[in-house]
Amino acid sequence: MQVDFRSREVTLKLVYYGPSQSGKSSNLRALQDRVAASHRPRLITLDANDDRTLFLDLLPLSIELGEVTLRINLYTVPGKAELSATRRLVLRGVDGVVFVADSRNSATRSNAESFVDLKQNLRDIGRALKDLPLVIQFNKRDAFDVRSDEELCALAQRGSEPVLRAVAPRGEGVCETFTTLLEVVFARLDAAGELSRTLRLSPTQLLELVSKTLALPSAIAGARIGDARS
Ligand SMILES: Nc1nc2c(ncn2[C@@H]2O[C@H](COP(=O)(O)OP(=O)(O)OP(=O)(O)O)[C@@H](O)[C@H]2O)c(=O)[nH]1
Ligand SMILES: [Mg+2]
Repeated sequence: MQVDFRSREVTLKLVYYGPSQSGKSSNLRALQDRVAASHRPRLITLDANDDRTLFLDLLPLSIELGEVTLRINLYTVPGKAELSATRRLVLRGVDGVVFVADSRNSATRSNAESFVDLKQNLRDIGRALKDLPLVIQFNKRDAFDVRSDEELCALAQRGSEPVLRAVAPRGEGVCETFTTLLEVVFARLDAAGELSRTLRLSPTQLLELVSKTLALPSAIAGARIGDARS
């Protein structure tokens, strides 16, 4: 979290990470379509000519909270294996990560490799994955030959981080993933005393304000795996 006292701005950096073509950019596009028109930002993208992200995408959200502006900058990294140095650059100063996994059985290995790459890149910039708010999204639930719900459920029960299902181009699970990450990030900042110090809001109040301002659904319905609400 970056706090600029002079301009009264608090900035959060959230990064969508994952293997090549898992649907990271699709998440940002779908989210852009779904936030309230009054708050819809431009999506800044840098693509190669084959639609693959070359450097990053950035969706800069901005919410007025009385005297303070909360900026939530959402980034994607490029998934191509050889672009690890670029991913490391994008991770600098990160406050939370969505790991967008590809649900297809054929992608199990590339998911695992990308997860190792995430851990290594964080380590290289002096951060540890276990100390970072993390949400895992299993995207492409509509594809043929995907890992079963039972398998994802077992996976969700093994770890402590939230796991969600998604079909990003249709927007399914996209807002839920974003608000779930916000929930974890706000809880973490609150525990560190940062929220009360800078925004004077509880995590619940802040999440409600952000969801309402951006017109995002506040209830996580159906997308979260292994959750009583799903
Ligand atoms: N069927 C299906 N296709 C998807 C889904 N999500 C993304 N795609 C498709 O997969 C391709 C890659 O999607 P992107 O969002 O560009 O993936 P990315 O992770 O940003 O890819 P890189 O930037 O190259 O790492 C596109 O053709 C998408 O339309 C999904 O949930 N279901
Ligand atoms: Mg991309």
